[in-house]
Amino acid sequence: MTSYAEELARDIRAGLSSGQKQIPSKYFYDERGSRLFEEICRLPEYYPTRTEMAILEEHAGAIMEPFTAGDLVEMGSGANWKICRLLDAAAQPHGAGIRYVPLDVSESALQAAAEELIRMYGGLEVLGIVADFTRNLDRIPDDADRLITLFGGTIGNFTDAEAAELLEGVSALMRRGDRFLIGMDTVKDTDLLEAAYNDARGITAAFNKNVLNVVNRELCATFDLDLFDHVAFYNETSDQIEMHLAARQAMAVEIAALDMVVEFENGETIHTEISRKFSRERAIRIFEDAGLAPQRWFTDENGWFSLVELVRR
Ligand code: AVJ
Repeated sequence: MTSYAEELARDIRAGLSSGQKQIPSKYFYDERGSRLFEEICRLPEYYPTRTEMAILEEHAGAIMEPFTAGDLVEMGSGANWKICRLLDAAAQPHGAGIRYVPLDVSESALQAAAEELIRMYGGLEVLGIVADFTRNLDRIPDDADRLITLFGGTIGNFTDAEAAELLEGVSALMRRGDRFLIGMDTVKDTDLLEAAYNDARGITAAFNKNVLNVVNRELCATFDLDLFDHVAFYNETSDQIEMHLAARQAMAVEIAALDMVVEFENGETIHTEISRKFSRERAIRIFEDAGLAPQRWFTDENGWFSLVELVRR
């Protein structure tokens, strides 16, 4: 098994030696990055979180109606307010009959989430699993009916190949009686999309630049955050928001732990994130390719976000 430090070193070396420089978006989420992301979720321009929450408020009853007992699995954890909407709508009160099974890379995040939920729901059992859900789906227990959830539009951060791999992985472990509830951001007006990733207060800019802090700290690098601009735009050809960090001037940045110097031209960018937006047609295609069949689509009145209920075909 490769450690976080080894993986980061490998990803940064490869990403910053390629033609289009890149840093994987998973490195955004150190402590400060996670805090900034939470702040993004409360921004007026950032519609996805609020919209997904409104969908859950409205449809939690319908989502939970076929699920009277079993494992409520969450891929990634930390957003208890989404799980709470589902638990509140369960047939039995206080989470009775349900075991909550979150998978997350962070043991402390799992611990905190579990403690809070156990305090709130006296009948709930919790089994936290320290695991990267893009690799360790095999750790999900299979001795009960399961409602597997992937909230927040996380699937949008994956390339087509990565998304296909994840969906196939989930599909492969599903049996009759299991359901998969996945959140997806949808294709919409470009101005709305671009505003959500270029907020007026500059929180998304700080979130984007913070990935350079992560590299500075973990790999003894010398990135000067003031010498990079936050750039986010909608690529209409590939239906995705792209985030970049653009060098304000030519410079050389040392990464001591990699024994490496990275040269930047004026204006050159590091690609830090894609956030795909899905049309219903495209979503259906990737579900079907993974052997999954959509049963119900839960969406808001504007169609800005979707929660899709999938079963194995
Ligand atoms: C956490 C992946 C859903 O893509 O919208 C927010 C991350 N990036 N603002 C997204 C993010 C910039 C977010 N996801």
